[in-house]
Amino acid sequence: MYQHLKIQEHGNIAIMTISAPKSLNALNSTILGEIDEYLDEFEAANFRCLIITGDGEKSFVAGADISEMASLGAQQGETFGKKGATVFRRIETLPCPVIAAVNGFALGGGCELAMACDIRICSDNARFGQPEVGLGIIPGFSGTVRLARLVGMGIAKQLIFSGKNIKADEALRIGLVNAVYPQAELLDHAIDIANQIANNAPLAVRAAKLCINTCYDMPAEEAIAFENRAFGLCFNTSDQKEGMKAFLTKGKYEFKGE
Ligand code: CO8
Repeated sequence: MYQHLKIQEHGNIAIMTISAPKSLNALNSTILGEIDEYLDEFEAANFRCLIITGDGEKSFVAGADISEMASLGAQQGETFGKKGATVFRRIETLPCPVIAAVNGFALGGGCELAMACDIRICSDNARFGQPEVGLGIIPGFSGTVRLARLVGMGIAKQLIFSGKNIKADEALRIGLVNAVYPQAELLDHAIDIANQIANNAPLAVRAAKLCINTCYDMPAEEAIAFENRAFGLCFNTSDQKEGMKAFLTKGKYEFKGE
């Protein structure tokens, strides 16, 4: 169905594996289009968590496809950048959480894809970096925006200006990833986290994601008011009623997303 995506769907969670083995899963326009298309399907099916990973044991995504970019002019470069940035923003603002299981190289657009996800974990062979200035360009899929927000301006500037790659333990130290696992265990850990998320009240998880994303850049007073409204709306859901009743009666309740 998809040329470059392998999709696995288990219960309430889905795994999207980017697969372009000849270029270490580099992102070209076709792959970006396929990701966008799958996100339509994913949203319509009401899953509770998405995992994104790369095919093989060497690379998550080795960047945007350099062979597609090599001959672009300024206008075409801007259009290509916008295409990637739009898909990545869609991932970031997807109603439910997205986990990046970074199984190797996450360079350029690959690091930017991981940063658009809510949670990043990686294998011990992972390498992160924004090598674009070594190719005469800058991070164009929102890397200058998200890296500084995730790891702070000083470290982001050093990584982007130097173009230097960092190993998994350094990515952990600077807070770019939440945890590092042996390659063979990475996906199982991602699935565990996804299941923990999927077992919680889906509307509450979505509201929490919306609050964290929306409130991050707001002045504190506005942010607190935004969270307060979202908190109040949780009490309109039957999951809140049934979830609290189950707690108080020591019963069991499976959240329905209602
Ligand atoms: N694009 C296209 N092909 C790639 C890419 C890529 N990003 N990365 C690897 N490949 C290809 C190689 O060309 C090679 O192909 P072939 O076998 O035909 O020669 C194949 O994948 C295997 O790669 P290597 O032989 O180089 O494997 P190594 O193990 O020696 O090295 C590396 C692995 C270190 C990952 C190396 O391939 C590398 O440095 N790749 C490029 C990494 C990079 O610079 N990424 C950033 C690209 S720029 C970017 O992402 C900008 C995003 C914003 C775009 C904005 C739009 C304007």
